[in-house]
Amino acid sequence: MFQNFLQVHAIANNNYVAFTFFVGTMAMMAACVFFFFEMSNVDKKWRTSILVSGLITFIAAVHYYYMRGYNLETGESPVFFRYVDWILTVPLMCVEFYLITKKAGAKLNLLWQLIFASVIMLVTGYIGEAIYGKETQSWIWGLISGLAYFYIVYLVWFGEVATLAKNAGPSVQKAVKTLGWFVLVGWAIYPIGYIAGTEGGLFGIKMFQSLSMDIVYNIGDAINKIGFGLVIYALAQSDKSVTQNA
Ligand SMILES: *C/C=C(C)/C=C/C=C(C)/C=C/C1=C(C)CCCC1(C)C
Repeated sequence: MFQNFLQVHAIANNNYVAFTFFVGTMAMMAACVFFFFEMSNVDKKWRTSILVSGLITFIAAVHYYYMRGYNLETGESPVFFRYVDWILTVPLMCVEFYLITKKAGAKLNLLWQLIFASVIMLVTGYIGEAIYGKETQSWIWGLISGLAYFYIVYLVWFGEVATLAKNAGPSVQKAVKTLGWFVLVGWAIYPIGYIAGTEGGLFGIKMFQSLSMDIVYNIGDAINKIGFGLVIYALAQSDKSVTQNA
């Protein structure tokens, strides 16, 4: 009890890492409730997309709850839970691209390409961070992971996703463009955290000695998971008003 009080106290005063885990948990929970409830307020054809947004934030909320506790009790970075969360949620974000371009003819093959690239990105990232994170060679794993990341960026900006979005009408095209910015800029937060925070991140050099990667990742997750869902929610809303006016 007293121990617990001290921990909570530590959050309030100076433990920024614990604080962002705490706020992250709340934000993911709130977003998740929002998306689940709003499912009934959108056109039927968008329901699955909103459901997936709810699942992404639900999975993240559960992981954040665990990561918050793990970090408070051990004072360490919950690298394993972090990557378990990502390996579930990032492929679901790929599913979102597939779902909103499906009516324009997206094939399952595209979905698998996106999922495959994201799994390569995360597995090599995990090896670099959890196994070689304290060694100079962590940059090699970061580089392989980065190549898979750029492949996803390519697909969304210039590849099949972009082509399909063009044929799917202006509202889908606009949403895919915005999601593309999330992938290009929002997702770039993670490799920047990795470069700055692992021992050999920048071709064998560690940039910041005391940077907490958890703070960087927690901010990235809040922006990307909740923001992604809101873009799709806005798409569903705008499309609804079009049909109602017609
Ligand atoms: C909700 C979680 C998301 C959107 C996580 C995305 C994670 C990445 C885009 C991570 C990328 C990485 C690299 C491109 C290189 C270094 C290793 C990673 C895994 C941090």
